[in-house]
Amino acid sequence: MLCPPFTPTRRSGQAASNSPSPQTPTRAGLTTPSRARSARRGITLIEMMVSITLTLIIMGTVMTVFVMITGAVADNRAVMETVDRLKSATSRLQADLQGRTCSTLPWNRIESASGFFLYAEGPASDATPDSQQSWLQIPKDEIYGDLARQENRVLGDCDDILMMTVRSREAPFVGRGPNGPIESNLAEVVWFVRPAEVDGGSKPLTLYRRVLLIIGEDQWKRLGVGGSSRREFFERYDISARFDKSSGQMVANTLADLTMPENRFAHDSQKEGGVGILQTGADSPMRPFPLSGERYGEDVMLTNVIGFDVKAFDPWASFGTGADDVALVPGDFEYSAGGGARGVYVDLNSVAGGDYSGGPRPESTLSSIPGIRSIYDTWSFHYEHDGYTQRGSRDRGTDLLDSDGSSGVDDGSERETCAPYLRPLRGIQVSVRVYEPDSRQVQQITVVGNFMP
Ligand SMILES: [Ca+2]
Ligand SMILES: [Ca+2]
Ligand SMILES: [Ca+2]
Ligand SMILES: [Ca+2]
Repeated sequence: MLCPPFTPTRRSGQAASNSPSPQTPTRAGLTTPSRARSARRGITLIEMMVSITLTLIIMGTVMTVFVMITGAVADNRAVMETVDRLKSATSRLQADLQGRTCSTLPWNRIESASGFFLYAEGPASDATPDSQQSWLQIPKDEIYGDLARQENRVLGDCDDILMMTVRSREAPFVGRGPNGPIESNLAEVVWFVRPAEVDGGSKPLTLYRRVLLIIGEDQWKRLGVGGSSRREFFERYDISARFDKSSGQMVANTLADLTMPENRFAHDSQKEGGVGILQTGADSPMRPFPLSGERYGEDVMLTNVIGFDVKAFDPWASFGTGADDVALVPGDFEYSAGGGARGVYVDLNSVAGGDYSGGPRPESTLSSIPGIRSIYDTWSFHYEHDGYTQRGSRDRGTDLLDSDGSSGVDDGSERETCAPYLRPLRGIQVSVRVYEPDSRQVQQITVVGNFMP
């Protein structure tokens, strides 16, 4: 018997078509209409605006923090640079004071060939920084405008002048000669402040240090320097020299020449043989200079200066007491001499009861220099034997006679002149104060020169 051939049944075919394929759910899922619609929808306008706003707020915050940090870093850097410049200037000043060639014990004599030391006190003080009597004519309202008005006591005494002869203990001084730089271990050094030349707006002060090399007669001749204009000479050269009235020419200074006030920088005598007087008016080399033209800025030590205050140590002046029992030194705001401890740095001719409480002795003829309150000067004995008459009769203090008929031959009262202060100067204190405009910070460094042997 033959078996019928196998034919697939309808059931089996249905079963095949209905049996679920393992991929079917996935394909069906990808093509679900509701899911496709949500993918195409994206974000709404409101959502977009919210996210943009949030992003802007975050960016703004980050930027603000960034600006604050960079501003603080820039301010810090500016302050650090200011402090560096201040340190550099005050260490130079300290070196000058240590290298001074002259003892501060008047009278000084030509034969000692020891140069000189001079400290001029302008009428401005920490309590009255804008004194209108000052040779500087300090434009208080124009120095940093707001600062001067709002923080009144930030401005300090800044019209004092220091001049001295200095021997360099390290590298020699370098200055400008006729054919380029020249060197010397000796120099006449001058420190002073002038208002900076700024057009409009604030007028900060600038601290200058003029260095004039002391060179020998031989080098002077070899260099071929000279000329008949004092002003041109000091604009051109950094050499200590004086105008010789008899020859009408500039001539070189030695240390011996510089013991005599009339031979120094910014000094002049009104007549041949007259006492040398510090020049502070429009003709003073401190006024038309600072160096200009191609030399502009060569003598600048420090800018943004709001105080350059020299004080003399006075063993007899006393501390004062201010509000809340704060100890005050002479020159401080609201200082009045009290019964406090003695031995304090003072502005010359500013307080009662001390070596420097009065003005310069009248015989020095230094009591009426325009814009200057007082001067300490090592002076020179040459006025007493120079063949000229400064006061009274000529050289009567050294003529080996008892010219005034009292107290013996050539006693002190016979002399024609006198140092402005006869007490030895034991030391000075110089405070240099600067203002950093961006961070509005004030920095001060104080240098002390101890002149005790
Ligand atoms: Ca002063
Ligand atoms: Ca002073
Ligand atoms: Ca004389
Ligand atoms: Ca006498």
